[in-house]
Amino acid sequence: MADKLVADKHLRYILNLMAEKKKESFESVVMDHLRMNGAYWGLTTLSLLDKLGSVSEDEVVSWVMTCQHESGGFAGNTGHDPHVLYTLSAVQILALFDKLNILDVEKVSNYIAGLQNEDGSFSGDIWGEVDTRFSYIAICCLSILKCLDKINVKKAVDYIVSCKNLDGGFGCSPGAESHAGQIFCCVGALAITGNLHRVDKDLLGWWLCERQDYESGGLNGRPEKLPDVCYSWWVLSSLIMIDRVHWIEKAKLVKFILDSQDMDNGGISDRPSYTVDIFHTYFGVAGLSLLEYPGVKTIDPAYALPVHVINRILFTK
Ligand code: GRG
Ligand code: ZN
Repeated sequence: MADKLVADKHLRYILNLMAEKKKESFESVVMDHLRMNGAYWGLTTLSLLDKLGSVSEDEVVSWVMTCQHESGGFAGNTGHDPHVLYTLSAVQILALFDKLNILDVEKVSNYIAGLQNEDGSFSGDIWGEVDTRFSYIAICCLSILKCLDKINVKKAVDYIVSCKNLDGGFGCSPGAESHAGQIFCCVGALAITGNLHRVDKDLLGWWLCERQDYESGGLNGRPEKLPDVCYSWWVLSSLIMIDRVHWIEKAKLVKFILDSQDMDNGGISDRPSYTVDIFHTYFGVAGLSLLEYPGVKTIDPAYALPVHVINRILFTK
């Protein structure tokens, strides 16, 4: 049982993981193509804990730039193929370090805009898979780069709304089942483009707050699924964006996240007594940030970056 966030242990866990990655551990070989996402999860956690200064900015930023492809998109690691999933993480990492100025914004934004389809949806890369995750990524990334005018925002929004279900939730494509991860993407994209009036807030808020498990206090991603720390982000950020966060029991969720920590070696897992990973460490800390846990910086629920970073980008330059 844990009664507090062991921030110093999480810092150690993340720094050790980053040092290991450099030495090509087994896990890093297997997860090689995801390295850009892993870097975003780890670095954003450090930033929320006010510890971004513990890593070498030059090293990280120059590695990120080695992952850029001639198309303008970023890959998960040096020499891999570009995808919007990694392009958003790369842009977010540069934003954390206040280094967006080194980007060829024209090139990156043209890559993203080039992935919009006739019906307003977005493909993830040249191979064409379409998903509302990619709509969110395109909109979030172009908003950070102040280039939303490069896409047809109305069509992008209409496509997202066409993925809305009778339960108020959203799926990955029209008619696909509601899932909390896709709901975050759709609500986030609607929030960024000023279209939250197209969400049925009470209906969706009800579906989202029903994700809380009475026993453990944790949230799941769909009915009948196990509670999982990462849904503290996908569900809670959506509830905040639609002003319904008071519909869940916050204290119980805080306890569920704290109980999922490895109190000895740091890191946070899916649920109490599971194995920790960097993905759940990030979403646990980000969830605590949304729950206003003391000592954790405030994260923006739509952009998934610390509020001080978003303010710097969108409101001061
Ligand atoms: C910047 C935060 C951020 C995200 C970028 C990639 C992306 C945009 C969003 C992903 C949204 C999504 C679909 C999240 C769900 C991830 C997940 C835990 C999938 C597993 O789902 P299930 O239902 O498994 O197969 P469970 O474990 O819930 O039973
Ligand atoms: Zn999870």
